[in-house]
Amino acid sequence: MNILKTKPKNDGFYMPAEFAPHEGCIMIWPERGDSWQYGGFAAREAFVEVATAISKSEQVTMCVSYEQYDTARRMLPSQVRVVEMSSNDAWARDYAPTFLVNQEGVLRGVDWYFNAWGGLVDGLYFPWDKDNQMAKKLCDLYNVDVYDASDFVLEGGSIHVDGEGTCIVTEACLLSAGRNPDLSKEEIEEKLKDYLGVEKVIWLKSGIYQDETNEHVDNICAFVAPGEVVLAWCEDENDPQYEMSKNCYDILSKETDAKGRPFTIHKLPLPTPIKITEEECKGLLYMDGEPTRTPGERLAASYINFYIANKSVVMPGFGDKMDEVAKKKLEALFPDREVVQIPARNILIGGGNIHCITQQIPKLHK
Ligand code: KQY
Repeated sequence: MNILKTKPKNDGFYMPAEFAPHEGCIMIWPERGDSWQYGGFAAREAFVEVATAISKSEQVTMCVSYEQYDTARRMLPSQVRVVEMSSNDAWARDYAPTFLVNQEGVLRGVDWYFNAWGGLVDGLYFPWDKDNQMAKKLCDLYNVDVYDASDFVLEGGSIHVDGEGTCIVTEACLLSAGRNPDLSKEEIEEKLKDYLGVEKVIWLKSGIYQDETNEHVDNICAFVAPGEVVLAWCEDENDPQYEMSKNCYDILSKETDAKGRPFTIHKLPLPTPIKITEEECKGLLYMDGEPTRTPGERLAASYINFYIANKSVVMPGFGDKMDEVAKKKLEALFPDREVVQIPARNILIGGGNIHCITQQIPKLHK
């Protein structure tokens, strides 16, 4: 594996859309006691269901610690590849490589700097060194060269691209004090253009209320096709989310993508606000200096946090009356894929959802 110091855009590389064909998907086994109830015991069933659903149409690789290897191997179906790899937690979207391709069918990765969503300013745990090593280790595993973007803090969940020159991000996240405080908005935009191979960056103001990632875009908005996005929507004017979603809608409705197309914006309802219970909090470890979960705290639940696999869309369910409504909407938006809804409350408690725990590897168009 070569570590490249050039810029992907200059080399003809770009990040394909998630709805384009995949070679595979990377996940990481949950284990961390302050993120996951009972050291991952409650969440791992949901992780197995997600991996199983995705593995029906693409190769899934699950990274797992030495300690959890036997458990993961026993719980996962045989078609899921299990490899031992150290990590601090289980958010493949955020610190597995961002994969890029070129027109000749070459695959490369990008290694951003990961600082646990805000470093010592407002990060969610310390240390994060093992997470931060994963992009390079995974590029080695897949035998692809990797672009060194380690002077720039970014998580994969904070970007969405259409594969045709457009990237969507939120200001709340990318301009947060714990990421790249010495870079201006224009300089951040240049980094995104250089390392994702895009021409246009669309800045939403905010994401989902109470999202501890400083409001990653992958919880509020996603591309479903070129020129088409799906946006988390709130009908209750008294809910703080109402203004946040409306503001995104207003921005997107006035914007065009990199090819000059206006967006078709599909509204996806949010679940009824979901709050963590006292019982659930009892299953979490508390670590000094880290943010804690308090009983009654609202979690950043959103159906937008889905993964588009080759033949399915794997979306969260919360045991809420809106589950079925959201599923039907996604079925209409993805007529060629089966929509699989997985009970995901135990992933949500960790602070994210199905999109956050998965990272796609694009298929090469040779
Ligand atoms: O990408 C994400 N949504 C991850 C959030 C991590 C929270 C750690 N408890």
